[in-house]
Amino acid sequence: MSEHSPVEPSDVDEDGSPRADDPPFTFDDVAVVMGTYNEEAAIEHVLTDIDAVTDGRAEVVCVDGSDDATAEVAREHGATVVEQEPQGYGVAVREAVLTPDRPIVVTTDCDDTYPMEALPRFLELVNEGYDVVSGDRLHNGAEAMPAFNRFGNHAFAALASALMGERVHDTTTGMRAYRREVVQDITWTENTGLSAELLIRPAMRGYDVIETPIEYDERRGETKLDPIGGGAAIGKSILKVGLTERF
Ligand SMILES: Nc1nc2c(ncn2[C@@H]2O[C@H](COP(=O)(O)OP(=O)(O)OP(=O)(O)O)[C@@H](O)[C@H]2O)c(=O)[nH]1
Ligand SMILES: [Mg+2]
Repeated sequence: MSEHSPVEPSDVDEDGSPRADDPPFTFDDVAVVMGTYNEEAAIEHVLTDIDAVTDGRAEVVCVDGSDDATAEVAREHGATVVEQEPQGYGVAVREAVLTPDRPIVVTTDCDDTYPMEALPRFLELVNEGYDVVSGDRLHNGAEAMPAFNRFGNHAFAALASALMGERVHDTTTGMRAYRREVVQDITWTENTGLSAELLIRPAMRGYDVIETPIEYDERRGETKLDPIGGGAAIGKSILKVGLTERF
């Protein structure tokens, strides 16, 4: 896990001043980003939670393909809205992770399933030196997740672990924190499987990756994932990305 050197923080710039892109980071250094596709039922809750937990200091970026009021609500809450024709999860989330200038990028879904209360812990782990902090929903059982999806997610983690040569527990989680360099330096190729790719490539290139247990709530609004077609696409992505990183 060490061919590619992880982000190496240095305490000071050439002129001796503390570097803006080095830890310790605060929420002023964090952007929370998401794809949003007709998430009118959830967006208010998600953005209110982010504001409350980060004291309004995190930047929020929504890459939006909605034809409901999602974008309007996002703007009312001060989020940056990037408009994009709906082309799938990964197309939106790739744009979302590449948009902010802040040194830490956190992904989430706009469906109120992920616990924004865990943001301080994610930030703390980045400040401890991790390049990627990945929220593991399965550790605590993920009872709010449909059983079929839960089974699939365990299977994806087993497949990814075999290809990676190290145990990972939740490859398809939508909540992670990344040092900006990680998302900028890797070329992303997957769409529905982007979430798995965002874990597998950094881990296999030697970045410091840690999983941390998170709670997982029932979704507000309708799913945008087709469990069968989407599941097949994710399985293919894991195989392709795992094999290309290995060989
Ligand atoms: N802009 C954009 N956002 C999308 C698109 N597809 C999905 N999203 C968003 O990506 C996030 C993940 O989609 P979800 O429907 O939650 O997919 P999932 O988490 O696999 O499925 P659930 O378990 O039902 O939540 C949500 O915030 C969606 O609104 C798309 O084509 N365009
Ligand atoms: Mg979701």
